[in-house]
Amino acid sequence: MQNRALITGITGQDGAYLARLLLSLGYQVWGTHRRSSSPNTWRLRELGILEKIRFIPMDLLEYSNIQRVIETVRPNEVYNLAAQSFVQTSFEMPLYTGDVDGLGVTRILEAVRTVDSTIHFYQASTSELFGKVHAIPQNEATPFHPRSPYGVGKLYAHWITVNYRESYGMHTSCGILFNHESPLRGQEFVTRKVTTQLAKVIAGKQRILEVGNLEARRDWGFAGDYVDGMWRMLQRSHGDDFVLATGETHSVREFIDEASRHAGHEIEWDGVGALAVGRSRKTGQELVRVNPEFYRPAEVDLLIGDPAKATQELGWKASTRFKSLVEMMMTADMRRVAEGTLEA
Ligand code: NAP
Ligand code: F7E
Repeated sequence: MQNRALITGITGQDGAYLARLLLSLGYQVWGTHRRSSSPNTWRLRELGILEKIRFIPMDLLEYSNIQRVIETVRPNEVYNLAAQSFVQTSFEMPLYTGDVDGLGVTRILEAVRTVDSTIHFYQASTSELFGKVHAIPQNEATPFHPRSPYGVGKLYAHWITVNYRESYGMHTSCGILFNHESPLRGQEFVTRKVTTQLAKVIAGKQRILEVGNLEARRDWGFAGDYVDGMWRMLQRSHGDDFVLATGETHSVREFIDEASRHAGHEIEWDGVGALAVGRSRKTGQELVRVNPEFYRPAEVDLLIGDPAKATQELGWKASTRFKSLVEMMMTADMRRVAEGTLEA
């Protein structure tokens, strides 16, 4: 019988790449979407798979709706990617974020347990659980210390997923994924903010790029690689938790340097902290400056993951390195800016 997957959050970055992967593996793919005044399907359209998805309305805040969705679709695998995923917003909306990202996961787990407890379940855990890191690099045994309402909500979600595995013997897995990016990333996240806005600045369509903390360091990989790890977790005989990461870390400043280099401009930095400004060595034009408005009440300074367990037990490895990732994103956004096809 054909495998059937339900992806919550299919309209997001990871949902789109995961749907493409599962379709290529012969799955029937169902995706949940929220009601909105205009559909958010540009990523699925860009990957050329929009017509192949079966959509079903679902919101993580509504238990009865979630249970009906599971009863209707009867999936073999559920991938819970839906979340309020922007850390900055979680400081403004801590209750909403906790409800969707934390309790929302219990709602799905309860629905799965009620309808068919043999369903394999994937939870999108995150390197934000490590927050103020207790070890370098971070692996599955590193203690958690989240630094935002987003991280705290995801901590609850992580442990409730482990708890359903231990309490009811369910096949549940948490992927502790480090930052993963792509040309389909939302424009509010720093990588895509840099590639879209720098492309506009260089094309003369925006005056300057403003960012927050230049020194924050992240382990940035390519989303297309990471969804393959999610799938591998659900193909095993039992559920477990895995870190997916590249094992390399770079600062926001380095990301900006690499992106502008790809667009033909070496950056010369002047000033420190909130006074930092980056100019093109070639033209002297100010391309980027710091605006403290983008600082966070509590910062995650450094993330670098150790994916050894995933490599050994899942045969998974991040194949796209930092430089190729930045080039891929910058190339896509320079083309979109030139063609006027950037998503709204
Ligand atoms: P994303 O692009 O922000 O997508 C989030 C998805 O969740 C969207 O489809 C969104 O729907 C949906 N959603 C939000 N609130 C919902 C609700 N109340 N009910 C139902 N659906 C809701 O996120 P992503 O980057 O693909 O990340 C996927 C998952 O992995 C998230 O859980 C995120 O927290 C986690 N994660 C991401 C990373 C990363 O670096 N990307 C790393 C670790 C973990 P709309 O389109 O309607 O907004
Ligand atoms: O910030 C700094 C910012 O918003 C990265 C989500 O997918 O990955 C993501 O969370 C860093 C932070 O991602 C700006 O302070 C500087 O230190 O791109 P981000 P994030 O917070 O790491 C994790 C793994 C998830 O699970 C989340 O769902 O960059 N930064 N200047 C900035 N960040 C933004 N957004 N904008 C700036 O102007």
